[in-house]
Amino acid sequence: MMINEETNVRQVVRVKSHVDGEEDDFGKQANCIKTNVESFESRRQSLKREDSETYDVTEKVMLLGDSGVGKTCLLVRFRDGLFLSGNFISTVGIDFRNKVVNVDQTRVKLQIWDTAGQERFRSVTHAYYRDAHALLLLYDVTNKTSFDNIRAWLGEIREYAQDDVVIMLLGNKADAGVERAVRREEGERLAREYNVAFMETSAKSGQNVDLAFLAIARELKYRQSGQKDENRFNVQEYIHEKLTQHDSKPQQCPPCNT
Ligand SMILES: Nc1nc2c(ncn2[C@@H]2O[C@H](COP(=O)(O)OP(=O)(O)OP(=O)(O)O)[C@@H](O)[C@H]2O)c(=O)[nH]1
Ligand SMILES: [Mg+2]
Repeated sequence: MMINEETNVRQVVRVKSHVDGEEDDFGKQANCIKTNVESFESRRQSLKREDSETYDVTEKVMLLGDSGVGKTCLLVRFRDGLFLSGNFISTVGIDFRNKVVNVDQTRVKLQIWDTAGQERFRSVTHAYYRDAHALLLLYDVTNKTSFDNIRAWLGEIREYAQDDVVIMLLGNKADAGVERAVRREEGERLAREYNVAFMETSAKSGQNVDLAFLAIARELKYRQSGQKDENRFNVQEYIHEKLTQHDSKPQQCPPCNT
């Protein structure tokens, strides 16, 4: 069944209680509501434009992980090629963006759900797990707690998601130097233990961001086309092949000054 994205967009406008005599406050609130309505309208128009893009299949991908690991930044990097630096604005509830990608001759529309990592939104986000075809589970390589919490996230996934959901573990903020607190090998080991695909990404530099989403799109497309088991696409092998191709490219030497 086709889903009308517009019905999925919810705009919550909170109006603080109006106390007698605070006329100015009321004016500000009215302006704030007007701005919210205008931004909602522009979002609606952009969704209409996105929907008019042709595609063959739609796949739902969810971004999960602790607050601050970089889910929203990863999505924005993939969707718009930008990095959101500056003030960290935590996601409230859940939001989504679409992007159509080509997998061989098929146009795959990825509907990517960006969830809030904060504990208080868990009951809201659990409701969406069941519809997801793939889950990108992020931790922050500079934050050991976010890595330690991955086991708990995998427990939630087992409880709320479909049994055959595609899971990829991502160690984000791979651009971090001395701040790194989780080694790549630790991520690899955990992924092997749970039999899920793994790579490190950076929403800041763009490292592996497209690869993560494209590998997921490819896996889902091949699953949907019902390929026989022996020929099945293997997401981890695909990632490994792409990463080694990249590593074996000659490194660019910066121009010498002398
Ligand atoms: N160095 C670096 N910083 C990043 C990267 N990705 C995100 N950040 C920063 O990490 C902070 C949190 O990023 P968000 O994408 O908002 O985190 P989130 O996972 O969406 O957080 P919630 O919405 O609260 O669940 C921001 O200050 C980003 O600028 C990255 O790859 N490298
Ligand atoms: Mg966010």
